[in-house]
Amino acid sequence: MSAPDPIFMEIALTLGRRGWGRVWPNPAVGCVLVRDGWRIVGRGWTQPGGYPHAEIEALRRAGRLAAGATAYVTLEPCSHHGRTPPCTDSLIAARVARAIVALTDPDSRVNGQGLARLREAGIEVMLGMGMAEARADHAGFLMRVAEGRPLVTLKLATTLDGHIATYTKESRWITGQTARTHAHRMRAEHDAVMVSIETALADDPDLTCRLPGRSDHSPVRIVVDSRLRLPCQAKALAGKVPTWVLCSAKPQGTPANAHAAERLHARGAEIMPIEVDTTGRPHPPALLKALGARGITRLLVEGGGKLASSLLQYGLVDRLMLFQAPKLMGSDGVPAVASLGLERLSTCPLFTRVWTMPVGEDLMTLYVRKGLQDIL
Ligand code: AOF
Ligand code: ZN
Repeated sequence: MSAPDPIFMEIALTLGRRGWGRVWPNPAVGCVLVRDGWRIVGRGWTQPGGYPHAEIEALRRAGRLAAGATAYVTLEPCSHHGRTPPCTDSLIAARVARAIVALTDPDSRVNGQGLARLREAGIEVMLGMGMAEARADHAGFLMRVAEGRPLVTLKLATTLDGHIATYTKESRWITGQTARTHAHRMRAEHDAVMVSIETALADDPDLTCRLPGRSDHSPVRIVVDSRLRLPCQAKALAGKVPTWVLCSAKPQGTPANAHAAERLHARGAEIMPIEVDTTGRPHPPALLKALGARGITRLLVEGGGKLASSLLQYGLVDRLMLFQAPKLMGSDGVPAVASLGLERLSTCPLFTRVWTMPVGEDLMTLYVRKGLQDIL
């Protein structure tokens, strides 16, 4: 008796997600090798730092048992010599019989050539199983290849009426412990977490992942700080996790405040000057392009309200994760999203709900930008 192919692809997809947040700029790929219709002989996923690739890991674990097996892979095996030899060559050398692949790899070095190479070697190739899920799982990688910027997820933790702090600025905590644990898991699954200087000054967050056993999953910490106001004792600078401070570039491309830049640099921060918009703040598309150029594929934005509204105004929020606490604050509370200056309903940023889940007393809902719902 053999198990249906989609079950093994589902396993490969689940394995691939283990790499989220840890393999950038690479995609987080999963691979399962199956023999005799049901026997899993090797499992692999892209390793931290981006290599070894998933297939190589699965082949290593399967050893000789890979001969005659079916490989289920969530992205087309690579055919280029990068930091490692091509996965296609390894699959061919191991004498794999069939390859079931969810999605082609848009990297110009691969782009169909991996599948062609496998077919030429006599391996039966099937493309498209689990494609929708694979597209969502690889959305960060795909976005970076297509548009040169990361997939942007905005996380909001608000009251029922959309506020994040009282008028006295008390904000800890709006949501309960369970919701906050999920928020930490989200940090672990992103390449970088970004806040504005206002949030860094108001909350002094350390922006790391403090889930038990996952402290080494902390993303790069990013503070958008036009005028380099971040104090040296800020928690976001403590510890070994990298911190990038994005400031406004002067016309010649250096930070507006060289002294402050030196001070932060001495604390281990990397200063990244970004082209400014008319308000003198980093231009959101330029900011995301700069992160894409550095290899970030999955960006989590955690606050504050002005940073959220500037990304929304440019249509740059791809996913919205909303945690809603069963509380009300009234109009003197601090809104989660600052002014968008909208006159007409027809110009509101629109989202589609993907799922909702109770988390303790709170609700957690994933939305995707209208138009992206068939991709994410
Ligand atoms: C695979 N399996 O697990 C991954 C792949 O810099 P390199 O040599 O690691 O190559 C990076 C490219 O390899 C990346 O852009 C993507 O096309 C592919 N990633 N391919 O066969 C994997 N992570
Ligand atoms: Zn590869």
